[in-house]
Order: sequence, then structure tokens, then C-alpha cells
Amino acid sequence: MGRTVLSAVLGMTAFIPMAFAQEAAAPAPGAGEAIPLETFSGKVLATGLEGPWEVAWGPDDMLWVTERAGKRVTRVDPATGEAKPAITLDEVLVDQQHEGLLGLAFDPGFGKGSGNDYVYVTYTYDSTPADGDEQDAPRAKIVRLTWDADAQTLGEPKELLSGIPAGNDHNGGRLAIGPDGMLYRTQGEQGANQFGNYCKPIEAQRLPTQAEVDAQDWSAYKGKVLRMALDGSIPPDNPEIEGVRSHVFTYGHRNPQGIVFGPEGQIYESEHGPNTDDEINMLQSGGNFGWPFVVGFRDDQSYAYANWSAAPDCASLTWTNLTDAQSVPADVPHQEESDWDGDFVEPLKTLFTVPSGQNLEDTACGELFFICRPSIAPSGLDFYPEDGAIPGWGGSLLVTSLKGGAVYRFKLTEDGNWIRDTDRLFDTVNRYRDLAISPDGRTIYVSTDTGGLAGDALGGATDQMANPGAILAFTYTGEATPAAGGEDASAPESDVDTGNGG
Ligand SMILES: [Ca+2]
Ligand SMILES: [Ca+2]
Ligand SMILES: [Ca+2]
Repeated sequence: MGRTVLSAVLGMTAFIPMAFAQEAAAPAPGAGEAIPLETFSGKVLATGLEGPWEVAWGPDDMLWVTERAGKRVTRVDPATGEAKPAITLDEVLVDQQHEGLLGLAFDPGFGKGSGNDYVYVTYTYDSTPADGDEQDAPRAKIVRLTWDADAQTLGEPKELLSGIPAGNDHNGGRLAIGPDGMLYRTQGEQGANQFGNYCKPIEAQRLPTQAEVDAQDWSAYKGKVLRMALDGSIPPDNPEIEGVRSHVFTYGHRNPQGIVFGPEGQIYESEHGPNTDDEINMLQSGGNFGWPFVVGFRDDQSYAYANWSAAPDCASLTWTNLTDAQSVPADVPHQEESDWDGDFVEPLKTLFTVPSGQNLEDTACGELFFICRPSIAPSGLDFYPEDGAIPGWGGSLLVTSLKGGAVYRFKLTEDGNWIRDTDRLFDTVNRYRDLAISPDGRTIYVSTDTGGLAGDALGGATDQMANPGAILAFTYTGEATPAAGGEDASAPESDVDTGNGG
């Protein structure tokens, strides 16, 4: 219902900035009362961006946006929506959905007079040597750029790490710098074992050998989270996994597109599941996160590992992403989650686990049936601060959904080590790629994909996005949390509901 109402409003006003549901400041809800949907106003802040991918609140109080297909870093004024390109990176390799300019992170010293006015970006590029093999062409790199405050531009690109695996699917690509001063990059497994790559093996469990590290061969960095010093080097306190220290911090990931840090140094990560079981994880140094042997928990629900690449004549088989034994050809090795007894780190949360036998095709989405499957395709992840303005939100994770055009809020337990409650907000007919939070905690900014498929207003699927290539702004108009500083014990917690349902 929330989707219908909001998407109708934003949908009709595509490209026209417009506030809606403007309300006078409403009293903060008491314990047990819901925050009504009308307590947020929404507007289209900026449009015409070419695949806005990362949106981050900058130290200069501007929104910094990477344009995946536009190859630009663009600063958007949060008051006016005016967009000011800071640099165009011609080297960026762009294709339909997964390749381009991806993550961005600020140096901790940016704007503090330290001389480190740096931003870090990551993108795909064409690595084909003059006499090279086209098949191996796409790779990713991490580059440091220097901010020129007088010229209001970025320049002086310095390459920190190149030759990272990339492809035409599941490139991960989120960048973040932790409280430990280290740079993290999420790495997808390039969509091996699915769609056009279904005969390629998933390498999320393959670990680099010492010989590879010595040769600076990063080809094992698929389905991993990388951790590096700000010069791209391997930190001495990175985990030694099976005897080898590399950039690999964690492994066994599918397509991690969100990473953020909690106040106690927790590292939260969001990751796409196949048809079910997207994951919100807490990363632990050296941890194996299970893919492709397990998605979500080791519960044998609606997923088994069908290894198409190991079939004797894979290319002759017709691929399906259904994984039950009846749907998978007999030649394809097939194992239940419980057939694998390796150690792995369980997620904090799955979106969503459903029982085996649930029909994943019989839905309102017609030929676009996969949009109606239980997974939401989580992307950008952010931490809502303890002293943020919105009652009850302090200490929550916010994650965007690509399939659902929504922001999910996960209220963490006080120690931040478990998720207590889930809330779904801001539904529109869009793909929400990433988000940023204003410093006062009142406004959530969301970047939208330029194209693709998403849920529609009627519970089906569509390729017509309401606000393609936009930054949307959702502002809380109610009374703020009484005592900023984390004293939100009197605010509603598990019962906060915007009225969106779902
Ligand atoms: Ca962001
Ligand atoms: Ca997992
Ligand atoms: Ca499972």
C-alpha cells in the first residue's frame, strides 16, 4: 500500500522536483506508536545523472555521487540539487549494468588541513594488452584522487591496486575506510554459474596462493572482501588464511554491494542472494561466508549448490537458476547445504528465507518472475547514528533494495551484534542503488539506477523506472529524538512502522 501511494506521487512527477506530504512538525510518537508515513516528506533532488552508484555526504557538506555510466564524480548541492562534475575518468570501462565507476570513499584527513584531501574510487577498465586475449579484458582498479578546493575539481590520479578481477556481472564495488584506517573493497564473484556465465566455476572459495601474491596475481580475489592500507599494500595484520596473507579479509561472498562500520568497529556487509536469502553479515577477519555451498543459514531451504561448470558438457545444457534436484539436469553435480560441513559465518539476517517447495515462478511478475522472488537485491548500506534525529532509529542499519525500490531499516540490539527488527520505507518504482544520511539525521538521500527491472506499483514487475538516474531525498518532519546522544530508550523501537507494511 505504501508503495502504491508513494510511487504514484513520485511517479507522476518524474524529473519534476516536488515536495509531497508536507506536514507541520508532528509530535514525536510515544512508545508503542508508529511513525506515520506522512512524517516524511519526499522530493526528487536531482535528475539526469548517468547511473548514480555511490552517494556519500562529503566533508564539504555536498553529496558526492559516482556516475557509473557517466564515468564522473559529481557533487550535488543538497539544498538546490545543482550537480557539479568534479572529474571525468575516461579510462572507465562501461557496459549495461555492472561495469563502470563504482565505489567512492573519503580519506579520514579530508578537509582537515592534513594535506590528505583525497578521495578513493574504484572502477572497471579494459586491461587487454595490445596482443591480448579479449576474454580476460575487464578488470577493476582502485585509484586515489586529490581534491583541489580552489578549482573545485579532482585530479592527480594515483593507482593503488589494479588487475582486480571484474566481469559483466556481480562486480561488488563498494569502497569504505574503517575506523582502523584501512580501505575495504567488496568483490563479487562475477556472476559465475548463472546466466551467460553459467559454465564458469564460482571462485568465491578459492584462496590466493603465496606464489600468486608474490607475483601480484590477484585473480583469486573473486567473491571476497579486500582490506588494504591507503597506499594499496597488504596490511601486516590482515588474516593469514590457509597460510597465506593477502588483501583477502573475508571470502565466500556472492555479490557484496554494501559495507559500513558500527560505533564499536563492527563491519556490516550486505550481499545479494540468488532467489532467496540475501544477507546482512557482520564481517570477521579471515571468515568464510559460505557461498556457494550455503546461502543464509545451513537450513536446506530453497537452495542447493548446482555446479554447472562441473557438468561434462555444460555448454549443451539449458541453464536454470532453480536449484531443486528435479529442476537441475542429472549431469550437474548437486549438493544440499547440509552436504557441506565446512565452517562458515552465519548472517545476521536473511532477506528472505522461504521453505523448500515454495513455487518461485508462480507470481504476479509474469515473465519477469525473478523480480517477485523473495530476495530484494540489497545494495548500499549505512549506519544510522545513535544521536540521529528520528525517534527510535538510533543504531539501525539502512539498506537499499534494487528490486524493491525501498529502504529497509534494521534496528540493531544495543551491542550492535544482532538485528532486532525490520522496517520497510520509501517505496517507489525505482531501483535504489545507494544512500547517504544528512549529518542531522533528518534526511535520507537515495540514488536510483538509470534503467533495469524493479517491482511495480501493483506487485508485479516493470522496466519503466519512475525516477531514473536521480537522487531522491526523504526528510523526517516530525519532532526529533528528545535527547540527542543516544538516549533513545524512551523512543519506540521494535514497533516503529511507517505504515508501509511489508
Ligand atoms: Ca553511500
Ligand atoms: Ca553467506
Ligand atoms: Ca540456506
